[in-house]
Amino acid sequence: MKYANPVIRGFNPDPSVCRVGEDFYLVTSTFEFFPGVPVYHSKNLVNWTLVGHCLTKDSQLPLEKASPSAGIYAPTIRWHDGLFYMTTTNCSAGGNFIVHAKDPAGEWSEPAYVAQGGIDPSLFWDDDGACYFCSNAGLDGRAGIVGCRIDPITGEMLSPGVFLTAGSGGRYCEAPHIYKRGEYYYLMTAEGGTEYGHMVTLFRGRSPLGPYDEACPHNPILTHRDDGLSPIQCTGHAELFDDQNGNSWLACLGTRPFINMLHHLGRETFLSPVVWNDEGWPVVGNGGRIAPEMDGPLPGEPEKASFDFADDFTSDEIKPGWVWVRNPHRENYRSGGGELVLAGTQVSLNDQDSPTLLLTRQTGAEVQFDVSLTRDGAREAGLVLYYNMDYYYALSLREGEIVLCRRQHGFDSDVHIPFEGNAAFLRITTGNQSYRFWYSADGQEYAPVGEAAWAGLATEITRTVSFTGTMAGLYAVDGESRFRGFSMELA
Ligand code: 6LW
Repeated sequence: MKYANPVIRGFNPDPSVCRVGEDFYLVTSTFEFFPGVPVYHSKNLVNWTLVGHCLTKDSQLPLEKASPSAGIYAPTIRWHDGLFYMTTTNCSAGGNFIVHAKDPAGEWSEPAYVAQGGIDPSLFWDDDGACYFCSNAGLDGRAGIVGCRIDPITGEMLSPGVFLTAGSGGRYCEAPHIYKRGEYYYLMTAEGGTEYGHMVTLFRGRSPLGPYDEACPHNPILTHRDDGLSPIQCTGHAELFDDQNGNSWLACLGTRPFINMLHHLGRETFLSPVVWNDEGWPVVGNGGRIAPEMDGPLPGEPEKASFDFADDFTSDEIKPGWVWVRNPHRENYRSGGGELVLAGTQVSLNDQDSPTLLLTRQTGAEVQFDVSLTRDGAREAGLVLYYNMDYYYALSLREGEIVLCRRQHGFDSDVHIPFEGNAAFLRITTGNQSYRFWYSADGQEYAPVGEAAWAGLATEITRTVSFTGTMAGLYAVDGESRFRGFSMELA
C-alpha cells in the first residue's frame, strides 16, 4: 500500500511508538511549549489523530522562564502489563522523569524523577519482568549510552549505570532504544547530531545491559547525510516496532528543506517499512533511505489526510491542536460563542515568559492563514508566525495602524500602515519562498502590508541551537482583543 511522508507534519520530532493490540500510540518532543508531549493514535500508521498530551499540569511540566528549545526533549512511550509509561527529560527543570497512565489520552501521573542524567531516556522490559532504563548519560568521562535497572513507578535506580555503547563513531550518540528479538537484544541509537549528518545505528548483544559489541554491518541503517538532493534530510532519532501482522516499521524524524539546506517547519515524523535480512539485521526503506512516497504492508488502508486546521471558537474549551509557550495563565484565554477573547498582559512576544499567545503548528510550506479580530483594549493584537521569542513575524492591529514586525534576534524591521478602526481581517499567504501579509477592513478587499522570507524562520539561521519549528498564533498585549474564525489552509 502506498502512503505519503511525513505522516505527522509540522514540528513533531523524536517520534516514539508503542502498540497495544491493533492500536498504535506515538509521542513527540515539545521543548518550551505547553501542554507537553502530544499522544497521537493510529490504526494504519499513516493517519494519526491527536488524542491528548502526557504533560497537561504545571506540576508535571514546569517551564517557567524556559529558554527556547529547552524544556522537554525526546520522549519514549511504552506499554507494559496494563499501563502506559512515558519517559523524557525536562532540560529546564528536574531532568529525567517517568509518568504513567491507564489511558494514554490522560490523565498521566505526576513525574517520578530518575537520578541518571543525560537526555533521550528510554524504557525496556525483559521477559522476566525486569525493567531497564537507558539514556545518553556517558560514564567516567566517556560519551555514550548508559543503562540500569529501574523501578518505573518510583524512578528508583535498582542497579548502577553500565556503559552500553559509544556508537559507531558519529558525534552525539543518543536516542537509545533497546529491543529484544529472537536470541538478541538490540540497541538502536542516533548519531551525528540532529542536523544534516544525522543517522540511525544499531548494535546487538546477549543481555539487556550489554555488552552490545556487535555492530550492524550496514550501519548506519538510516541516513540522508550523503544524499543532498533528497527532499527529505536530517533523518534520525528513530523507533523500530512491529505491527500485529509481524511486519516491522521505523518511525523517525526528518526535515523538508523547502529552501536549499534550510528548513522552517521543524523536524517532522516519517514512517518507513523495514525488512529483516538473513543475518538478523533490519533494512530500512530503500536501502537505508526514505522517500516522500513509500510502499509497505500497512496494517490498515490509509485515508486521504488533511493537515489543515481551523477554529470557529464555538467550543468553551480551547480546542486540541492549540498550544502555549511556557505555562499559560489560563484565565487570559476564553473561547466560546464564536469568539476567542485574549487578555493581553505586559508580557510581550519578546519576553522569556508567558505572553498571551495561542499557537498551532504550521504543517505545510504553501499555506494561507486567516483571522479577524476586534481590538478592544489591547495595545497590540494580531496574527503571528512564531519560531521563538527571538524569531517571529507578527502582523498586528494597533492604535491607528497595522504593523508588521519582522523579528530577527535584535535586527527587527517593521512596516507601519495607517489604519482607522478597531476591527480588521488579517491574512498571511505564501509565494516565492516568502510569507505575504495582508489586511482588510471588510474581509473582501485585502491590501498588502509586506513580505518576509521563510528563511528568516528556518532552524539553521537561529543564533543559538534550536530544535523547534514555525507555528502560527494569535496574541494580544496589554488589554483584550476578540478573535473570530481562525484557519490554516494548505495549498
Ligand atoms: C533530542 C535528541 C535529538 O533529544 O535532538 O535529533 C534532541 N535528536 O535525540 C532534541 O530533539
